[in-house]
Amino acid sequence: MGKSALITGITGQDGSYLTELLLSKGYTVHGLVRRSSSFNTGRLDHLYQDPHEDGRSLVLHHADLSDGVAMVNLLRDLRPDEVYNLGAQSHVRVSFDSPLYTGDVTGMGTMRLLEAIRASGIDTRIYQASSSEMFGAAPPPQNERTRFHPRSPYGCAKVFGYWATVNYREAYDLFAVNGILFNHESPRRGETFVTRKISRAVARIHAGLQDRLYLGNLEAVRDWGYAPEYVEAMWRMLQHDVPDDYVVATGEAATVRDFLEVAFASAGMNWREHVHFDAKYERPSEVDALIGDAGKAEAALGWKPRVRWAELARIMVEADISALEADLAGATVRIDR
Ligand code: NDP
Ligand code: GDR
Repeated sequence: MGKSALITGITGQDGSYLTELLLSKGYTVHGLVRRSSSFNTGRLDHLYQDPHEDGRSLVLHHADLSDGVAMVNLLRDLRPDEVYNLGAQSHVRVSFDSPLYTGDVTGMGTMRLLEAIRASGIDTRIYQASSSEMFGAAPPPQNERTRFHPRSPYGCAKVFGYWATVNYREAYDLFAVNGILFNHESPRRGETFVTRKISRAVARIHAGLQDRLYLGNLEAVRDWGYAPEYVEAMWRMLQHDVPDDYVVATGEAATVRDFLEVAFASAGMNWREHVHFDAKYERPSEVDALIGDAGKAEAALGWKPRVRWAELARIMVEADISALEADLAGATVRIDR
């Protein structure tokens, strides 16, 4: 029999790519979906399986990381071989507006899940989606030995989740790992993160649907990688002999301004003619520069990045232009790229 996995955050960018990866490896995938007044499963539509059919390999369950009892019930009933905790309030700017909610879901939610595993007494491996935001103000390059200095409520919540994961490994011998992933993007990236905001705007400006794009700090340096490659690293961490923590990054960096330049140029445009500043997109405290050193992941897991930030910018712009063209032509916009 194939393995089974439970993914929190299955409806997000990474959740959808990880689901594809695990299904391709013969897993039965269970996903935690939170209740919403409108459909929130758009990134999974192409993987949908009719609940009335027997032998489904993708099953969705309603639950929320704020509901610890639901976690225990789910884990006890499903007894998955692997758990991937990708669920989070993941937007850094929003975490300044909703700090307690972010702390509860992104930080305490991780502890709830770990405790649910322990309380239900199941034998499982867990991946925690830790973040380069934990490094915050620590100067680059950052690796597993770099001291954390988070600069947002989101970063603080992720530091809590990181140490909770380490603690359950040490206290209960749980196979629990932290993947410290640097920014990773794709055509499925949430529309309010800067890369996708830019690629969507390029497509709309190119089609004559808008003229201006409002952004905040253009000087921030980020190490942007390609999401489908990063979910492969998550899976490899859980297949390793021993549980450990790994940085996943490309090691190459660019500013938001660099990304703008390449994204607009790839559609034959000059960003300076369209981009305007809006202070509301600035953060009360900014993370100036994140550049990861993923040497440990390469040595121990054999993982290496392939797509770098400039190619990524072109992939995202091309995908948004095609999606918009399909939309304008009245066709259904496909997201199974
Ligand atoms: P997304 O924002 O695309 O997805 C977040 C997921 O969490 C969604 O499925 C969302 O559901 C779900 N979620 C939000 N709140 C709750 C809740 N209260 N209970 C259960 N689920 C909830 O994030 P990504 O896919 O980009 O990232 C995946 C994980 O990796 C996140 O934890 C993120 O913080 C972390 N991370 C991401 C990086 C990146 O660059 N992408 C880098 C490092 C870490 P819904 O669809 O309903 O909103
Ligand atoms: P980040 O990603 O904060 O690094 O967190 P985001 O794309 O939101 O910001 C990157 C940089 O761009 C600057 N910026 C803007 N950002 C947004 N969102 N909107 C704007 O208009 C804008 N203008 C400039 C930001 O100030 C920042 O410096 C992401 C998330 O996926 C986290 O969940 C994850 O943990 C980290 O990456 C690693």
